[in-house]
Amino acid sequence: MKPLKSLTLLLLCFSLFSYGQFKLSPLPYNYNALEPYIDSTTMHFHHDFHHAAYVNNLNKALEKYPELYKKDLEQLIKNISKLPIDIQTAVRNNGGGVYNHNFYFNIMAPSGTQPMSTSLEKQLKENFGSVDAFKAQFERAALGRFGSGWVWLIKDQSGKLRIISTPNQDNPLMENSEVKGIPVLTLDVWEHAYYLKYQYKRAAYAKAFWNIVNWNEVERLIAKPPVVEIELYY
Ligand code: MN3
Repeated sequence: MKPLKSLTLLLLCFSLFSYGQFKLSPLPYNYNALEPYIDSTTMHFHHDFHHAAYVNNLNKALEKYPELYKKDLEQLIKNISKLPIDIQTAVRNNGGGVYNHNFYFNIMAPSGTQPMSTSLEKQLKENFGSVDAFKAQFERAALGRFGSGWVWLIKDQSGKLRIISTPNQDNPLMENSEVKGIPVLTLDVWEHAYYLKYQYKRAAYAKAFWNIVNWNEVERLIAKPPVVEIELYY
């Protein structure tokens, strides 16, 4: 075999078996599946470039500590203060970016395919007064987030549903989150998530979001028993 060919083969094997690095998850639907609420071009840029960059940068940050590639992403971002100090910021920004985008893409579905059940409706009523009041509060949080960040519906330690927002790529699982809880719904309010279609109209994007929420998944996450916390290493 020619040296160049062997080298290519070697590189291919290396990238295929690169010690369990974090991978870019494919979208659970087609790029155009959320049209007209989120356009296919936005989905392409958002998933293939923005999300992919967080995955690459997380892997790069962990290069010096390859044993961390084996950790569960959720455990990593829940325990940032226990990580080596030189990678804490990179894991917060990029590990958060990977987790948040996986969550966001998975909590959406083509319009009308995952409608809200009456039991979820009841839970939202109990927590927020009405479904409309819940949506209005969520939209206000989306508009109120200055700069880039995320809006979340979370289940807090007492089991109550609450709406919060986090800056940058932070999320409610992180130690530094003002309010902590289990995420059950999120909206990405970074401009890259909506600017091509909605320009400065973040409110219109937040309103359109209600058409493409995967309510079955939201309900499943609310019902899920809390994960037993594992004390971390390092
Ligand atoms: Mn984004």
